[in-house]
Amino acid sequence: MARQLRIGILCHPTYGGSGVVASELALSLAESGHEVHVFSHEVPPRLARSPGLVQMHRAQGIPYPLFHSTPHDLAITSAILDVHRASGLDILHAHYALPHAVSAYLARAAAQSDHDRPAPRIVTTLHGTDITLIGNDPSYAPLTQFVIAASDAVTTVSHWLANETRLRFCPDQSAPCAIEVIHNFVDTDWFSPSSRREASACRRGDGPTVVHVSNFRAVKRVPWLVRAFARSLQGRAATLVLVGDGPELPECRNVARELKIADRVVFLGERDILPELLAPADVFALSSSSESFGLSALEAMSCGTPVVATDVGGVGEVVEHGVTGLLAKPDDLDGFAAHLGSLLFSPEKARTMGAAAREAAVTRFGRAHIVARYEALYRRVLGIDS
Ligand code: GMT
Repeated sequence: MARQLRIGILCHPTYGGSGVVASELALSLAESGHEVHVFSHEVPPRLARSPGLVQMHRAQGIPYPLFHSTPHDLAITSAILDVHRASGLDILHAHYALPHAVSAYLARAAAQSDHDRPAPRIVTTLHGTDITLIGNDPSYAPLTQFVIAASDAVTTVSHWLANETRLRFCPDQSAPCAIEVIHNFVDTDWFSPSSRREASACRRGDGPTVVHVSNFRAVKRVPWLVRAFARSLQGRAATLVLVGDGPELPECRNVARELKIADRVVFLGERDILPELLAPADVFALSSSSESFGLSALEAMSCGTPVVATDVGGVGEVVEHGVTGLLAKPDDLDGFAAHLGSLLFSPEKARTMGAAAREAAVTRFGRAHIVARYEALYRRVLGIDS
């Protein structure tokens, strides 16, 4: 029987994106019998709502007048060392390069000077803006490059992000860049079309519904989506349901008022019952200017909801144009609006694409298959076959 591993997972406690991927991975690995510890400065919401056998370490550090801000990344390193010295960790899996790959690197370096047990190996998973925005800024780029090279293995969530990483951080052969692409996954039992029966919360008023879920940062371009939605209506009735919260939410309200469609846009704020919101929708919309993968689109697909999205980054690796949804160029507001209208007001077409979307989620992005790839990678970096 394969030796069970002791795995530490470091992540941001986000509602979506990397916080979800890290939490779902932790839960799946624990279900397979591995000892799993999650390190973060808050409990990730997806983990908080689960009874799974994962040991959560909330490491916040203490505020001190000399600190400009509390260095929780150092508290995470300390928490890792505590666990490692008590029972030994085989793997540190850092999600999002900064600060987690740095915390893991420090913990590995400190553990190397303890001679009673081997230091853990580092796997770093790059998610998107850790490369394209944050890591690329001159204030962080040298450190990002260093931790990528210092990791024992590096994965990205799409081929597009692997290429971006190579272009930005491995321009020549001086810094080796062996990157494995492991796409994100979805729990297809939980995110299932059958959630459609249970809820009608987002079906209000007349006409079909388009749903969007995000953190409303500029990169998501939700005000642009509100404009596209308005253009798609052409006098017809439909509802846009916006789930989540963030800096551009007030601007979305302004745009909806300005375009006189405030009664057609519903703002639900942050929610933790996504399948019940995604499955009843007729279309899921993603309007980002950059997106390395688009996990929310995959969750919608798994619920049997077709996607209209901007063709940026790795989105085309998730949504197949004309099969599981429709893609528009990121500067083509009219094209995006036309795609939205064509799915919202052609129910048969939307149903066909929704069924294909569900099929793709199950066959290409199922949890068991992707989690097995991470397990195989852990064993490979540890030099154990079983
Ligand atoms: O990079 C971010 O915007 C944050 C990140 C996260 O931690 O939520 O999102 C990224 O990771 C997700 C999970 O792998 C991907 O599905 C998102 O596409 C990606 N976001 C961007 O690339 C903008």
